[in-house]
Amino acid sequence: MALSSQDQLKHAVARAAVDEILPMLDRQTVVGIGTGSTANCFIDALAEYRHDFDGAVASSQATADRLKKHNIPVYDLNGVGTLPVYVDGADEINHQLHMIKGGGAALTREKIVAACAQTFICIADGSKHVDRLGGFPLPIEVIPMARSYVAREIVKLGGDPVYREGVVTDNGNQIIDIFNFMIDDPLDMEVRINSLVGVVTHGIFAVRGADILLLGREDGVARYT
Ligand code: ABF
Repeated sequence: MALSSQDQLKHAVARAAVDEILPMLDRQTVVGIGTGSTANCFIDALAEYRHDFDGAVASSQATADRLKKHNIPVYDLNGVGTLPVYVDGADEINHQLHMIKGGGAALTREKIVAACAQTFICIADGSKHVDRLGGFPLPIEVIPMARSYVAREIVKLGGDPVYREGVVTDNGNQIIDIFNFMIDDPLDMEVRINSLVGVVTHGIFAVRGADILLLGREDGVARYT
């Protein structure tokens, strides 16, 4: 079946992710679930199987709220430990399955949940697949008093930082978005930005990239590993 709208592509990859994880589920399984419109499609598709697994860890309050509406129990990550799988969207993903994430400001919790997952499945429509990361502005979550300092350091690295005014993260911090910042070596840049004092997390997910990409294209869902 030819898939046309972006919405159809999101639903198709969400369904494919459910099919991918069904064999992993038993009544004790806790699934890690991300944030965003594609993750929302996944939650809605997974809800049909809510009696086949225990519950979920959510990467944001918005995701927790949506899970609860489906009567899916939501657990604190500290009480769960390792998760067999984490399913989430991305803003960009390259051919090495490195990503830029955090357009929705949930990047810190997303990175923590991803770190605890044995398998990270990224679900995205074809527009997110790029040769080189950086077309999408890179979000950085900062401790509020460090915002200007981090912005000045980012200018030294060649980027154009813009304060995302009015946004407070689930952790009480602020976001700056880095424009005009093409990333040739995501692994190296992830470590370099991590080392700036005042940075809580940023949206390069390369050290812990995705293990599987389910990509929605007009001719169907492509699976990359
Ligand atoms: C999360 O949701 C984020 O890391 C990313 O910013 C966003 C993608 O949203 P959508 O699926 O709505 O494009 O996964």
